[in-house]
Amino acid sequence: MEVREQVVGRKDNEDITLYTVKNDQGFQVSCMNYGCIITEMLVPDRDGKLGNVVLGFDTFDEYENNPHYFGAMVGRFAGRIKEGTFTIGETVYQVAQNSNGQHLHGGPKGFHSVVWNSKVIKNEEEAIIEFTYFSPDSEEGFPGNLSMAVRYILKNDSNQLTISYSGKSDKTTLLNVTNHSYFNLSGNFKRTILDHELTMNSDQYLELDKALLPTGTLVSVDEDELFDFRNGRSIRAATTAEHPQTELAGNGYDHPFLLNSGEQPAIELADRESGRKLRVETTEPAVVLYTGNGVGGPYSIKGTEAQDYLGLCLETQGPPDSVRHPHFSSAVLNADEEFKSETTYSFSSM
Ligand code: FUC
Repeated sequence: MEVREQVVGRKDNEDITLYTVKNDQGFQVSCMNYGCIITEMLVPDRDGKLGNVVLGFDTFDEYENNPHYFGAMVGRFAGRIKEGTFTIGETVYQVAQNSNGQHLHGGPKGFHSVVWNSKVIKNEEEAIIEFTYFSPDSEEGFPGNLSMAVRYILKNDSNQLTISYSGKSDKTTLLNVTNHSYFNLSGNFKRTILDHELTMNSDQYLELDKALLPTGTLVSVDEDELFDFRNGRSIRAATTAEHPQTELAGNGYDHPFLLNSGEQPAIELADRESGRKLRVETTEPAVVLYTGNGVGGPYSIKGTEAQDYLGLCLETQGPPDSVRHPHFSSAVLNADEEFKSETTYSFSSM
């Protein structure tokens, strides 16, 4: 395993370090201690040719304005909370309202936009980039002093990235985290993701309202073909469908899908043209599928003009706004209890 470190910028009086980890097969992941952002992932196609499969910028400066959360670690709360308010026990909390009056992705100073401590742990078989962050009580309005650790783990013998998250708070709080990478398996964004084939072990998705908040209704995909990914389907049909749910999401998906418990890999994504395939296994109960409906330009991503559907996010997490819906799995983390979550991304070719 090879690990390279390079200082690429400075923020909040700290060096920003870019880590590049490469295994013997050429599989390579780059990430930095700013927002634990994954900036690049090089994966072989069916002919062994390496290509970058995630949206990301070339320079640190570009990440200082990263409205689409390219590659970022998201928390303390992934997704939306209605009007940024919730109640735990008797206490009402108000957190940042940074998206049309709703809370989104931890607020402006969420995990994606702070500098983390970082270190490399390495042996023959694997290399780990470990990020830690102490989020003080009331940061962005959330209760509790929270200690977080995020580990990016690469193995020498497989093209696999495991992200493991852990956290502990001294007060009962909410915690719901994810990684916001936009995958595009064509390699160096040669094509959009519209013809990628997505398979998900999900029998139900969460209906959204116009503010993109869950209404509380669980829809069975048996009754809604456009949302039935159990036998694989492409994204393209959703962009022109006259379906109220895909229309309100900006002509695509921006929806939480509940993952069937015990069915792993929960998700598979394939690009037939390049032959690249991604399998996702997770301990999380849901995934937000966001098809990049609003990532279009004018701006460029590593020299490619940004356009809608240039990447898709598979945000493994707990359901958004779960505090308002007791039948959703809960994001409440009790004081002094350990939070743990793990998602593994495995690449292969076909
Ligand atoms: C996803 C979506 C949001 C937002 C953000 C950048 O997580 O759920 O709607 O556009 O990404």
